[in-house]
Amino acid sequence: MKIIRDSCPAADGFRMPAEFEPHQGCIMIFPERPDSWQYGGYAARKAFARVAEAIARSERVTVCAGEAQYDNARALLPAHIRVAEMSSNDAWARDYAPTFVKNDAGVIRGIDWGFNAWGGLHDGLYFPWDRDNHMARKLCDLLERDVYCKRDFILEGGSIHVDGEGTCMVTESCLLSRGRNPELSREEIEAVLRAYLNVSTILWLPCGIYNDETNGHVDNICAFTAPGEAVLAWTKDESDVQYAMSRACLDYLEQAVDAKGRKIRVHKLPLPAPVTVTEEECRGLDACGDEPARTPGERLAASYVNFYIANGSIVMPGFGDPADQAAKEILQGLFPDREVVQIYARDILIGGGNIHCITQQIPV
Ligand code: KQY
Repeated sequence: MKIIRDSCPAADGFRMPAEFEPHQGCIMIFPERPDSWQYGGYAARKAFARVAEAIARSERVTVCAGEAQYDNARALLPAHIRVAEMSSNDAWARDYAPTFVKNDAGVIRGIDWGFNAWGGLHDGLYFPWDRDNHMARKLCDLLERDVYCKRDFILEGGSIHVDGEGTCMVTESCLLSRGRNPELSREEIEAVLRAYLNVSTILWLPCGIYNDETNGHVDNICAFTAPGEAVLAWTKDESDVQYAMSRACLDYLEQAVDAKGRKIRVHKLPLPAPVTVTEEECRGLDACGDEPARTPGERLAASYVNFYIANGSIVMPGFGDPADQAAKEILQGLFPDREVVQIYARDILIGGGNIHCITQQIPV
């Protein structure tokens, strides 16, 4: 594996494909951290395994597991899912597995962004994060892909979505937050995205989902479903704090134009009723530093937008909410050639993210 420090993907003819383009595989990380995953992570492991199995029906899945969890991962996951021992601080493959780019000859390379646990010492979620930060490079080594080193720029995979045709979607609340790249202006951040993702248009949604502890990752509020089309997390309840946030994103998208000059067709995806943490769940979590990891009644950033587009399916969360079925039907209508598989995801959500956050696609 070569570490590329003196060039960037756009200069070398590489671009980030959209998630709905074909994949050769998917990377996940086995959950272990006791202040993220309640009661020893037993329920989370089972939910992660269901996600891995659903994806593995149409693409190769590699699950990284720490030393202490390797045997449990191997025992729980079926033989056709590869388990690789690799250390990490937590289990968010979307955010610190490599972002993959591809050229016209089909060569795949990775990008190794800097990772600081969603805000570093300013408002990051845990310390240290050094093992997470090393994963992208280690994974490129394992997968025999050359890797662009961009560790001087803090970026998580969940904070970007691309349409594969020159457009990237991000949120202001995340990419302009003080805990990411405070020394860079919006224009300088755009220049990095252009150079590394090979995009020409950046769409800046104002914000994400209420109480999303990542400063509002785009992958929880809005996702491309096809070039020129996106789903947006939506509530009709004007008294809900989320209403103004989703409305602001819709207002932005309605006047936006993508890299090909198209208006974006926005499909509203309903949100579940607010999901809050129970006392029982809080009791199952270790403290995070000298603070409780979660407090009873805390609202979690539940959203159906946090789905994964696999080669043959859409793997989406369910919350045991009446809106589960409606959200599933909307996605099925938007992806008629893929089977929509809904997985009960409360045990993933308690960790702070969902199915998209725990997966990272490797393009063909
Ligand atoms: O991408 C994400 N949504 C990760 C959230 C991390 C939460 C850590 N407890």
